[in-house]
Amino acid sequence: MIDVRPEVAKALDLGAAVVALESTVISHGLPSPRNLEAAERMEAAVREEGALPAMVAVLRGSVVIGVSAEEITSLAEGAGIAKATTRDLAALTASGSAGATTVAATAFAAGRAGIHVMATGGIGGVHRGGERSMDISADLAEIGRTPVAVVCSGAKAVLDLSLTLEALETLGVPVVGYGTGSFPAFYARSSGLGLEHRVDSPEEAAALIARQRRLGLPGGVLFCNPPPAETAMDPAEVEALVSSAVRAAEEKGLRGKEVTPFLLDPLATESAGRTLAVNLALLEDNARVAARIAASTSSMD
Ligand code: PSU
Ligand code: MN
Repeated sequence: MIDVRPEVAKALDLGAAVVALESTVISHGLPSPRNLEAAERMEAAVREEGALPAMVAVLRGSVVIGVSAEEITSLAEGAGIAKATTRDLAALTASGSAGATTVAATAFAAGRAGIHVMATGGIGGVHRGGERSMDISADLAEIGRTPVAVVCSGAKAVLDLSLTLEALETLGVPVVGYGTGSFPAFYARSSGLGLEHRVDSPEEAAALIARQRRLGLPGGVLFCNPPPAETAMDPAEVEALVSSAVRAAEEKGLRGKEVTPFLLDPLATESAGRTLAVNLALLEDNARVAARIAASTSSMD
């Protein structure tokens, strides 16, 4: 039921570098046609670094690892594609429905296939008011129990970043700055929240992953790579945009997994497309960093 496509299986057999990519950001996190552009830029960046991209999605009854270019196009069209997190995998494969995998579901599938590194934009986390609503992404628990390193630019901008860091600590997830000492705020390079651990190269990142394994720790490592400086936004501006979008979602009474897609739209409109430009740039850069870490990891094996 986990369909590792031949090119990916071969690379894994040879011990070559493979980077898993999530597909929810393509189907549900970005508007068309920028979503397809994002997928193409991520895959190209991974290949430029000499690694193989393996986007994950649920298709025709299997969790596919390494979807084809045509399948990526259909995921980007988005019609009838469910948002698939860990709890949805059994039901979606049983019904044969298509699903785009979140960070949680992607990490789970990657871990099962023996892929050690994945890339995304921002992970899910604890929503604002999450201490009452319990809207806490399954991404956090999955990273805590699945041995896959996740390269991201922190958590989605719409979340409570401070509560998200607390939840990650509870789950035993190492949160490591990649070339930074602070937790990025997705569209902005820093949230002002400090991180206790940092690495400054793919080799240091790979060494940390190896140590996590050797200690017998079960989960992944969260590497936080700030968005590229050329496109990053000012933290105060991001905060103003996000709080007004969050208020609009509350007024509509949205809950659960509908919240994120609803919030991302007004951010792009209100910022005249700048949030989208940052989002694409950081997705590409995270894919590149993940490929470098995967290459270092595979040369250590
Ligand atoms: N960050 C974004 N856009 C997204 C996501 C994250 O900027 O679309 C997706 C990722 O796939 C992440 C998921 O795993 O949202 C988390 O959703 P939830 O909060 O419903 O668990
Ligand atoms: Mn959620």
